[in-house]
Amino acid sequence: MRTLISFGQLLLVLSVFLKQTNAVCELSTGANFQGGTIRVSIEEADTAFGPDITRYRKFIGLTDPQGSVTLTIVHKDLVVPAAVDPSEFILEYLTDVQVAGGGTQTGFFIRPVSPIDRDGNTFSTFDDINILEYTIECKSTDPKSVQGTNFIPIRINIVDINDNAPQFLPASYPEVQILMCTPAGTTIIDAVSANDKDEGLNREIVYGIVPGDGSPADGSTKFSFSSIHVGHLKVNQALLEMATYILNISATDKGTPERVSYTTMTVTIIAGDVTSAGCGCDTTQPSTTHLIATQPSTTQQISTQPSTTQQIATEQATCGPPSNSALCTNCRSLNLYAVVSLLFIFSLYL
Ligand SMILES: *[C@@H]1O[C@H](CO)[C@@H](O)[C@H](O)[C@H]1NC(C)=O
Ligand SMILES: [Ca+2]
Ligand SMILES: [Ca+2]
Ligand SMILES: [Ca+2]
Repeated sequence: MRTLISFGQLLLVLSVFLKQTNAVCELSTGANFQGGTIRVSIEEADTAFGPDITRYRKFIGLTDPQGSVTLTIVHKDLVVPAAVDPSEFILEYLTDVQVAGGGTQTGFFIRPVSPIDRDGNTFSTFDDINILEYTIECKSTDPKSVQGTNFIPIRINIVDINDNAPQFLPASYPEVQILMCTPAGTTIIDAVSANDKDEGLNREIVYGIVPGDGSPADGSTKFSFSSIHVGHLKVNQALLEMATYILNISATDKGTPERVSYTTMTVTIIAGDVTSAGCGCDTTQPSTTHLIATQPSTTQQISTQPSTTQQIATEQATCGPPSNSALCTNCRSLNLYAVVSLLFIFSLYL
């Protein structure tokens, strides 16, 4: 009996001792709290929060009884420059509120006061806000508390949403001129380019040509991109007619849902350096000499200056006998030249 009593007294002493050594703000165990750091993910929002608050309000794993502690976010030396002031976050004690993924939780939660825009103003990733790191100061409200204050690092991962459509750079393209008979597979412009301010798949871009209406100016089947990921536009088939084609070019990101932008491009087929040898061409071999001006230009003319980026083909693909001489302007102008010369000679006799 005496032994039992002393055992009970021992338990009492032990429980009092344990209560006294309980530090404030001890993290509950869980996947969020590795290495003594609170880790939460908060979704970015463009200008307003979405209806699902559990995307922005996160349980931080502290379950000290309500009123027993006060929490404050304080700065620490940041690995990533924090573009968001810690006072932009609210720490609050909530009872039985819904958490992401279902279920409810009681304890301290963190949420931003206003939406956080993860995407910086530029296409560079340097101005993006992906991770914010602060320290939470946890103070006991009991002045007699032995372990009155605790500091806990918190790492907030800002989750990207697909709130930006790709943007073409430049926004519009000058007219592209290519020589008649330019062989199938020839790249005619290698600088179609779009960029996106989001992250990951939300910034990955696929290029395409929107199917046209089938009118004579519809160039959607005449050209294509060598690869959907690269803005190199090529000729699908040798074009034997002088014509002007309009292309509606799309840049689509891989977000869910995806976002898409469009730009138009005009491609004009011009008579090239065709001589009396004729307009017939060997159209079976892609040519490497038909790269056309790819830089924005105020005059929509072919550059006559030799340049690595602004080069117009001066070499015609191997030309055979005329396949359709009616389409050959140079042949016509040669004929015109002959007529004018004859008239001139004739006038000398008058
Ligand atoms: C390009 O195609 C898209 C999708 O069909 C369309 O909304 C847009 O108006 C087109 N742009 C032009 C200039 O035709
Ligand atoms: Ca950016
Ligand atoms: Ca975004
Ligand atoms: Ca995007």
